[in-house]
Amino acid sequence: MSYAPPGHATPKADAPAEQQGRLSVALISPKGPLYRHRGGIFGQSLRYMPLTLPTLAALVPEELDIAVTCYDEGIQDVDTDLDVDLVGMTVITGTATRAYALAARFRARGIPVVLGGPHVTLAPEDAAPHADAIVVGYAERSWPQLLHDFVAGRMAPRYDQASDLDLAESPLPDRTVLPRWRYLTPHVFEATRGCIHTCDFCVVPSAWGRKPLQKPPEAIVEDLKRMKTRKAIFVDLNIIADRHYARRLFIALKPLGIQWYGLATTLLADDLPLLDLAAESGCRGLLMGLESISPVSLKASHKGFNRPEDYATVVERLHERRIALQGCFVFGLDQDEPDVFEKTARFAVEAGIDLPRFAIVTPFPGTPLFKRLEREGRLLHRHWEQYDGQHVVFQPARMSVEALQKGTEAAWKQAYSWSGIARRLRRTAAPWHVAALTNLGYRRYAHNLHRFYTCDWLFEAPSPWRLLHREPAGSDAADKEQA
Ligand code: B12
Ligand code: SF4
Repeated sequence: MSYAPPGHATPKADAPAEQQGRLSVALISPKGPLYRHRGGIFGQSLRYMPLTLPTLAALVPEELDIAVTCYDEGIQDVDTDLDVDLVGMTVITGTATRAYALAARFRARGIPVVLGGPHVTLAPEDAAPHADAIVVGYAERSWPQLLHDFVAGRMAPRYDQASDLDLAESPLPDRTVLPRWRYLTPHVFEATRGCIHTCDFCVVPSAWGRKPLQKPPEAIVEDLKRMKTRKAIFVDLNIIADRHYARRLFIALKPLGIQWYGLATTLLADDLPLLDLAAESGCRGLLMGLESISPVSLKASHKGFNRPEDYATVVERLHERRIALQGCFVFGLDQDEPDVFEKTARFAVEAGIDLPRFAIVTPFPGTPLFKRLEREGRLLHRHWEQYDGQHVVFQPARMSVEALQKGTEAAWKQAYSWSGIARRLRRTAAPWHVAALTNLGYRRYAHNLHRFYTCDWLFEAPSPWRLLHREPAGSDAADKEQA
């Protein structure tokens, strides 16, 4: 298996001798509004190696002797003249438009296309017309099966996740399929999948159900040792979903003496023994979905276990254990009034959240939130490339589209104002130079949202961010554009 050097897709005819005659498969991760080769926010300093392509590459059955080439459009362009036997693409909602456009080009040239990933799992009926086969759910069993069927000339139009899927069977990801030097770090790992909670905006319970799937802690340790990892990033959306498992994992990590960063819920701060263990196992940073400072909004979103009155204690308990917090808030929940932006940003600064982040609620297809807004006739459009957490794609309940879009930008600027940064830096749990640099990076980001969150790279109409910055205040251009 190999990666393609940027700009040099390997046509089959030019392939190395040992690849001539072998079946060739290209695996592509299409670009989206944020994660793209040119112009997005993820410069090399922010890109870490994605796990999806290395995971899929490792699952290709050896006995089929397939030459796999991987393309991550976050770091390189994909040549649509690529000469391969099969293309597989991973799709999230924000990249669906791009994935479908690429699929059309490959299919027009007679190359069959397989689509899989979160968007395909959430909305199979949306993806199916753009593919020769779709893979719904986790593909540890179905992807090898599909490849066997393809080789035998009987690929089916749809493959579903095996009902008794067990991640203990999965091979370790093959990270050699992507160029190490194009990323900040290749030390990206995944221990678990799924989440036991049912937050109504979240794709996880809708796409994959509530049963957590777990890799044996020994397999993670083996992978960390093989990679000689000192600093690891775990992409699990809630690493403490099953606390019994989390305890086993943290105990297994402890002797390695690594530092790790991951995602967990605020409930970790209630479980002091588990929090202590996380810190002892090397946890130095956590991303938590705080979502809102309104208990009413949280309850309405089925995330009532988050208690805003305790957020300051969460920060304190993490900081006492040298764990920094990236706290994520969303705007546009039905109870949000126009003052929510200022109040939330002020709260984030006062609570000493190391890195606050603000997003606009996105109704991803398949989620209870999407279904409700659709029923209520409040979805503005289905331009998937704008379903990226930073564009308003629905009619908010208590403010205009424009107010939500502008308010989110204002919250970013407020939290990353010089005084906001200074106040948060005084209490940070991260090494001071790291905290200062990341804050400066986010400050730049906060002041350039309109530049980063555009879809001009794929979409001809200007994005609402652009409109907001071009039109005088009070203009309804953004609303017109959305309509
Ligand atoms: C890491 C990550 C990122 C990284 C991605 C690149 C990287 N460097 O890794 C970064 C930080 C860039 C990122 C950004 C965003 N992300 Co993100 N991200 C993730 C995360 C945490 C892990 C993905 C991963 O590596 N999973 C491990 C692999 C092995 O699993 P997998 O991708 O699901 O693949 C399996 C199956 O789905 C299937 N499969 C997947 N693709 C394919 C393709 C084929 C052909 C086949 C056969 C099978 C198949 O097989 C695999 C094995 O079972 C996921 C959440 C999660 N845990 O999945 C969110 C997630 C994918 N991200 C999400 C979102 C919303 C975003 C952002 C829009 C957020 C934002 N506003 O900033 C941006 C958009 C980026 C863009 N493209 O423009 C959502 C997607 C929801 C949706 N419906 O679109 C997710 C699911 C999180 C969530 N709960 O909402 N993200
Ligand atoms: S706790 Fe997080 S991962 Fe779990 S359902 Fe809620 S938002 Fe999704």
